[in-house]
Amino acid sequence: MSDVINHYRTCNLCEAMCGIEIRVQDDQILSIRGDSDDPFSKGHICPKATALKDVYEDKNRLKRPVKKTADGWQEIGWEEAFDEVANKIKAIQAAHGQDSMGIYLGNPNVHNTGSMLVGPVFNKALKTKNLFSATSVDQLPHHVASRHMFGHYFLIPVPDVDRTDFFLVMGANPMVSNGSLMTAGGISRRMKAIQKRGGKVVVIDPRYTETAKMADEHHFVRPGSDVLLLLAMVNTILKEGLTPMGVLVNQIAGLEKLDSLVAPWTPQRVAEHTGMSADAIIQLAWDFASAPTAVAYGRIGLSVQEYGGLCQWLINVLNIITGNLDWAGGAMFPTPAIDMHQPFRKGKYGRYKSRVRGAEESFGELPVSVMAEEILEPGDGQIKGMVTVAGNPILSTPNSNKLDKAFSGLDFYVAIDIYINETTRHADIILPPTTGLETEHYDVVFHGLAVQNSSKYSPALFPPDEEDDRKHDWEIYRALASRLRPDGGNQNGADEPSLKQMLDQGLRNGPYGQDGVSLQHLIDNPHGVDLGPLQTGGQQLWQTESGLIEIAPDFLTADLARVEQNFSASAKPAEMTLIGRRDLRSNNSWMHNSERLIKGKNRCVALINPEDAAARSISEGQMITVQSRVGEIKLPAAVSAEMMKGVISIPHGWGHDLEGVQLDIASKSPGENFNELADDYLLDDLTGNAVLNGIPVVVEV
Ligand SMILES: Nc1nc2c(c(=O)[nH]1)N[C@H]1C(S)=C(S)[C@@H](COP(=O)(O)OP(=O)(O)OC[C@H]3O[C@@H](n4cnc5c(=O)[nH]c(N)nc54)[C@H](O)[C@@H]3O)O[C@H]1N2
Ligand SMILES: Nc1nc2c(c(=O)[nH]1)N[C@H]1C(S)=C(S)[C@@H](COP(=O)(O)OP(=O)(O)OC[C@H]3O[C@@H](n4cnc5c(=O)[nH]c(N)nc54)[C@H](O)[C@@H]3O)O[C@H]1N2
Ligand code: SF4
Ligand SMILES: [Mo]
Repeated sequence: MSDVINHYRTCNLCEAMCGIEIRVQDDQILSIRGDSDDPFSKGHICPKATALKDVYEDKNRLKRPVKKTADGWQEIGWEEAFDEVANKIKAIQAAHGQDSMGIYLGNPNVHNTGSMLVGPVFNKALKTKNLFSATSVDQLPHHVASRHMFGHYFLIPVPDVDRTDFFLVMGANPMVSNGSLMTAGGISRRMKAIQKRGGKVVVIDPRYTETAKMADEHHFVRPGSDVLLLLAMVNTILKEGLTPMGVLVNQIAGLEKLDSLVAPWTPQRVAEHTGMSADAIIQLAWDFASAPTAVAYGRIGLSVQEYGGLCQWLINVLNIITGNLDWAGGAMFPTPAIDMHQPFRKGKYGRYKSRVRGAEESFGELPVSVMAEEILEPGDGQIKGMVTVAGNPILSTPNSNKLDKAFSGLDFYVAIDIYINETTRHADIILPPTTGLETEHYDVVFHGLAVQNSSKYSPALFPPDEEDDRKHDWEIYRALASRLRPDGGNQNGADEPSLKQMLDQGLRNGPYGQDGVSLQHLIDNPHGVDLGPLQTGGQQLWQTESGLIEIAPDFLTADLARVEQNFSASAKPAEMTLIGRRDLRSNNSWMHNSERLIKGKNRCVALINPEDAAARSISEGQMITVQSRVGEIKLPAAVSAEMMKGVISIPHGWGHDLEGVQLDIASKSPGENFNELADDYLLDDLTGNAVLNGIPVVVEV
């Protein structure tokens, strides 16, 4: 037996960037624990990190390329697979045009160093307008608000939770999600610290969530009505003159427009629609504005809804007018060791539209809600072939049944993925990369969204060796890109820089490069390096044309007309609306094949308020039918006063019982697919983001 080795790395399953310690002996994982010496996460860990072992050892995980044949899936060699994929793509594009290939980039891409650094090379070689990603079922409204207010779509402010006195959490459940667009390993510790220093945590959510339970105050809000609540808060703060803007005042353009924009939206007018009393709204506005420091934060509950763009605009407005932007204890901009604002451009938009519905492009992609119709609708420019990378859109994006049908009719589909799941089962070829512990890791994205500046590099624990035939995502990207280039270029990207070289260069050119933060420095400090609290950046941050923060850009505020129109139409509200939720032991659609995560009681249940249940004679555990415009699912009810009246909550990422899925453990407890109910025609018009919260449904036994 060889010695036990302690391996230190960052868990890359979610955004929290927790440091973990893995004890290994003879290639066997003995334990996975939180790394208490990690200066960022300080020992925090959640149950998913221990499942990294399960993913590594999973018998269902693919290790070699597979091709679908009349006799089922057959393993083929990498070179043969690359050649065949490239030839098929070239043939489709030659026959039907560049845009006849589509690509969907899923969530784990942003947690994969190689994909972030090399992926764009492949997208460029594919050269299609039909590029989709998880962004438009997630954070697109944040990007749109940032682009128009701060001038760059990646200038996303994060809550300075470690110094704030008042944390207003809207449509987020960090106690379960561990934080999003707020990388904060150990967020529960950080939120409890707010309370310990005399501050407050206030939660606005149609469900009395795990975060609401630890908070000082919780208010139910009607799904999709946050825009009204935020308008009324801004209205109150402006009217009462509670606007200590501090040094920011010289950095804002458009302030004079704000008063009249919010004037119609008094607390009294919006009270009934939001479900909060006018007094409660006014009190909340006062508390927020009068706290020494305060920060408003809105996540999935706010961005994945009908007015996602306006909500993120108003969250920024609230922070700005109370002097809490770019200021300690407010919403701040991290200074990551690899500067993400240089490689990414400011963000172009509106350059082209989708073929069928005319949905606008943003930042190089189209809303994923149009993907199914672009595949199904015949005509010039129809998508004939697809690539998915680290995505499972049939469980993750709206109108799953339609998308399932679309994928089953493609001429060619290649998936770069580790499993044969609900989406990839339609593939002709699957190219399985290494994942998790097999890859070296540097969080290129999430250091830039973190509540504390730090830097950490993790070497691969089980790197591919000479004989075995494993390939990294970035190697697959390069191999395909080189074959797609017209000159046939540089097969397998042999002369391209390694990830290590790219990272080292990024670090040396970054803001701490001169202070010695290089790749070698990080290798010498395996727990990571603390680079201190977030810093005020001042006017040099703003990349708008005016050089100022645009507080009321027409691009965003024009959408207020839609709010007024829908409000005045005062259509009878739906009897029940559907919202989503996450579970601590679940990770979007792909980690249910771990016994340790999936065991125990069924978590794919519909939470419903006791009064709503009684009105429909629904009892605990009973099977109910939930029906929307586009679909219907049946699942057990869980009657709970956690739910606001009129609102039902179902988690997404389930529904593993489709034919052909090869997930032995997940298939034993498959759950139901939320996104069969999500409507591909319900979008936030301003941003193109899908509406996955606040879907009108009928609920019956
Ligand atoms: N109703 C509803 N739907 C939602 C949401 C919601 O709140 N409600 N949330 C949305 C959000 S925020 C997101 S981010 C999306 C996520 O949805 P997707 O972007 O589809 O991502 P996942 O469901 O996480 O699926 C990840 C896929 O990547 C594969 N994979 C895992 N690791 C690797 C790797 O290292 N390399 C490669 N190549 N593949 C890998 C997995 O096998 C799986 O197929 O879902 C969205 N869908
Ligand atoms: N354990 C676990 N952690 C995860 C994930 C996971 O699947 N599992 N996914 C990761 C990903 S990809 C992301 S993007 C993040 C998301 O991180 P969060 O946004 O924190 O995640 P959710 O738990 O979806 O929280 C959304 C909250 O919004 C509420 N909500 C729904 N509709 C409305 C509304 O109209 N108004 C208001 N005010 N609230 C509403 C819901 O009840 C829910 O509590 O989580 C990440 N972390
Ligand atoms: S919270 Fe996220 S980063 Fe931390 S251990 Fe869990 S999955 Fe990993
Ligand atoms: Mo996400």
